[in-house]
Amino acid sequence: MSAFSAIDDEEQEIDQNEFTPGIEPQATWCPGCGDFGVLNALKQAMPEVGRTPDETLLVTGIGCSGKLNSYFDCYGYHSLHGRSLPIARAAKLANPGLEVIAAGGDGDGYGIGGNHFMHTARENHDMTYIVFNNEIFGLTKGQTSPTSPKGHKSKTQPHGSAKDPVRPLSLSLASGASYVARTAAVNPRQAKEILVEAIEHDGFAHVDFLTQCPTWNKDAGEYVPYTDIQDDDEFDFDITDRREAADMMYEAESRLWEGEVLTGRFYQDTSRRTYTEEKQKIGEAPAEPLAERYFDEDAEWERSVEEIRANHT
Ligand SMILES: Cc1ncc(C[n+]2csc(CCOP(=O)(O)OP(=O)(O)O)c2C)c(N)n1
Ligand code: SF4
Ligand SMILES: [Mg+2]
Repeated sequence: MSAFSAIDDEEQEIDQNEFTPGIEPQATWCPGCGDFGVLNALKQAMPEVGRTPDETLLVTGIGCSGKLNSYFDCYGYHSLHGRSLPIARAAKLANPGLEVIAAGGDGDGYGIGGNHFMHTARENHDMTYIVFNNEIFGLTKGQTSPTSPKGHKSKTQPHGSAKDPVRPLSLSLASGASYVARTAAVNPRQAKEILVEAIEHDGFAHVDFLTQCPTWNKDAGEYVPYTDIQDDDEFDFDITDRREAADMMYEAESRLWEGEVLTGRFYQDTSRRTYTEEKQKIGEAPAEPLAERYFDEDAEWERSVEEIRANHT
């Protein structure tokens, strides 16, 4: 099988253990950390989607969440804080056959990488973005993050945060994401199902994944009890209707601040073209994956590295 088997369509038997590294590094997440829930859900989702490790790229940011790369065996890129999305976008554009998954924390994605989040959603890049939302900076020992509730006390906000938190679902919808869901590490069945849907969705799929941090965020508890909005008659809305989805997201975000956890699918639009499709439509995406040209000695480059260097001296 070639290095870019992502562009083959062969059916294969896939097992979740294929995503476990051969020499398994010891997970350094704290006992009870919600990050284990993301890893387990992802390992279960991939065989169901039918993608093999060599058809998959996982790009992570920096944080406890960023360690996902070490424990999930596929192509990987442990990037800079807040910068997983631009790297994931470039990889998808160069090799559209790859299954691209980006992942990182709430500080990473909604704070320092917020600009990339907004524009990747707007452009509808075909990828899955999993945000481990523990409502604090975990790796750097519990500072207030963009999703920390108002009044949340931490070392950086000893008198309690004076800020209203970011509304990640609403922000995602307003920016242009075509699939938006929220799940929780304490709900493994739903988490796996939502990741399968998100990965299979053609376009930018954003999953806000509630991951409890028992070490630094006692406020978040275990995110239990939780309600699955698709299973509760109180929440009768159409996930394909933008306005109804927006109302439902606002409700779920407000209730989370009051300690009530609403999870499920909030929005899906299957009618939008992905960014790659938009580029193909205007003739700006190459017919063959750009990534393959590196292995094709006869490929003629429109702009060579030498030419670019010469123009900059
Ligand atoms: C540019 C930059 N700024 C700051 C840091 C320090 N830093 C590392 S992880 C982190 C916060 C992580 O929080 P979050 O993204 O929520 O991930 P978590 O650890 O909670 O999973 C910060 C501020 C860094 N590595 N790079
Ligand atoms: S500090 Fe929090 S987020 Fe980081 S590994 Fe420990 S429990 Fe998980
Ligand atoms: Mg965090």
